[in-house]
Amino acid sequence: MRRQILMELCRHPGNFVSGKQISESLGVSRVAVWKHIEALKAEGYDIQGVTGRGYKIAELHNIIIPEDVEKNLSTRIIGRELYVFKEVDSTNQVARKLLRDNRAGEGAVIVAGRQTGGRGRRGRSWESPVGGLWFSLISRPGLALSETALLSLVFAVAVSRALEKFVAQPVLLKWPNDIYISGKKAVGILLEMSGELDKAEYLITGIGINVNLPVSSLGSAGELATSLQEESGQPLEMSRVLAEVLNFLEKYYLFFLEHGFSSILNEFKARCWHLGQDIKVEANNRVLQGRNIDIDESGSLLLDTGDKMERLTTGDVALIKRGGV
Ligand code: BT5
Repeated sequence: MRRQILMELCRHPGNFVSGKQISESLGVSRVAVWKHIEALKAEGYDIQGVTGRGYKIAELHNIIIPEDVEKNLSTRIIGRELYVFKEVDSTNQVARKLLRDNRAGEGAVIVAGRQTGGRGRRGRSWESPVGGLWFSLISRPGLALSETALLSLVFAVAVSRALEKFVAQPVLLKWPNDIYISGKKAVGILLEMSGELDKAEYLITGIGINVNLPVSSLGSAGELATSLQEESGQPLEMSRVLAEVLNFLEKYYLFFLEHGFSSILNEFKARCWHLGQDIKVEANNRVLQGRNIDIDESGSLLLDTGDKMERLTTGDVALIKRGGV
């Protein structure tokens, strides 16, 4: 019922809806409406109540409404099981807990309005205030760990394709799976898997997309970051962005399982802004410099250092600027 009341308010963003109207359309008492509204406020929803006028919700575009996501979803598996939270520590953490309790199936998606302990790769943190799309996808592709790891690149291509629908600027990739717009980071992806070498038991893909937030809300990380709103000049409806991203994730996931990596790799390379460039890569406590001559069928980055060809399976890439690093 709480969710239905929320939806009723969301149908009239910025306008008051009377308690009487809500109680009549949902068939509950006005006292019950009031109690549910109070509970929604306690969950953190920005709802204003004025005697004689009713209730009004603000900040609509930042709210994920499962029914709105579903309306725009064309998937069979991904996102059909959807968990929406106002706030969590990390959606990857919640995903792991759901898996441990045997409560989440293939394609389940966990999304949160904000994260208090958002995680990046290699122990780094991920700023996750209100206005971003922070979610994790659970999958069991049934492949060896090495093949499962390719999904990191596959999903990066999928998310970039989805985001192109919302911004006019090119959406580019940094190996292995960062997404850049106008030279700044708009999306980060974190893959966590578990299982034996020859078969991953499960994969949790955490995806963070800066949608409606001002980069000033990201602290020092904001200097090198951008958001879809900053790029497109307008706030976007979070539920629609999520549905579109999930649609592309499923399309690429199923294509990868059926046809393999080759053609998706070509798409990755076509969008990769440092391919063919002089770069430096920090990996396993080493810093290497050279020309990025390819990304191969195993998803590794090939770096020609002048002395030898390095094949890197992980690392942080930066361009070498003219006249220095
Ligand atoms: C990543 O790590 O790019 C992976 C981020 C994955 C976040 C999602 S959100 C849903 C799910 N739940 C989680 O807890 N995590 C996943 P990495 O390549 O290590 O990048 C981290 C670095 O990016 C930080 O050290 C900052 O410099 C910068 N950064 C932090 N927050 C950012 C943001 N919101 N936008 C752009 N850059 C950010």
